[in-house]
Amino acid sequence: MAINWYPGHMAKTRRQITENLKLVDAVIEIRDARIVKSSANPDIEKICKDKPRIVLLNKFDLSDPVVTNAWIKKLEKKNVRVILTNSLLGKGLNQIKPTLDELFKEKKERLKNKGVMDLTIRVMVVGIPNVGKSSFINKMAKNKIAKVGDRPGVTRNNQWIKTKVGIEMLDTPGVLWPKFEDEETALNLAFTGAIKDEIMDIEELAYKLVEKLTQYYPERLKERYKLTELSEDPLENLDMIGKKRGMVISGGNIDYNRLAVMLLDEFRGGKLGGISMDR
Ligand SMILES: Nc1nc2c(ncn2[C@@H]2O[C@H](COP(=O)(O)OP(=O)(O)OP(=O)(O)O)[C@@H](O)[C@H]2O)c(=O)[nH]1
Ligand SMILES: [Mg+2]
Repeated sequence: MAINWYPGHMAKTRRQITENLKLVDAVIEIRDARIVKSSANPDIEKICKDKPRIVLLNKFDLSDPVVTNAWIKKLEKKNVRVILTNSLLGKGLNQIKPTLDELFKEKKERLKNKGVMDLTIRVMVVGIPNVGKSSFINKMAKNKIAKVGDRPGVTRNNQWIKTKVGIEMLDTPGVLWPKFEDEETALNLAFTGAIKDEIMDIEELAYKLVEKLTQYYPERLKERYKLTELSEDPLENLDMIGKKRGMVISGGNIDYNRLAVMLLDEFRGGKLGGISMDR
């Protein structure tokens, strides 16, 4: 499945990130806990290499805890500062301020000696589309300032938002990269909603989703859709799910479009339980 997505505004955003970097003390990179590897934009790592960086694994409520913990260990081994967050409920957000304070301890000391008591830390929040950047900032600010939505491309422009704890946060539009490394990365981004459904063949996407779930989470698939057995052929599983859900049209055929919408919706909404697509 070919997904190659690089609209003009994203190229612009990339340039903007480079520009914005000059205005901030640190970078908070938000990734999706379900796809820790696929949601890591290689550009961001390169562009931001000279700034202190904190990586948030957001939406951890939707991820598989066992897999997520393995990722945390792996990242920590590489000296990456990782915080697990749920920006809907505000979980993990109490670790942000102490982590930044620790990163800027020396700088604060130095300024204090010069008589500057109140140091505001400026942070740029970056990440792929729809990962929860604006939700995170709103929760930090305890105010619904930034626009939030359950589809990619909601934030169109940069916006500075003040929190009450001496941190100013720059909300940015989500960025994807010109060529996805491989099909798996592209699919993971599509499954979790970082790529607009409108530009994809969602029936094929749903097929790929069932294929991957059959491989990684067969029991969950069986349980959710009340299937006694799974086939090795994802198409057969897709058909069984369609029949169970009564998505049959005239002639006994399955309404694959409706089925695809339902499957993607339920997956994204966490109806199959905590799931991780990157191992
Ligand atoms: N389950 C869950 N949903 C979340 C979490 N954080 C954000 N969301 C939801 O994810 C969707 C996207 O949130 P946004 O804050 O708009 O994401 P964004 O990264 O700013 O997106 P763009 O501006 O489009 O790049 C919304 O429906 C949020 O309610 C989380 O931790 N868990
Ligand atoms: Mg946003």
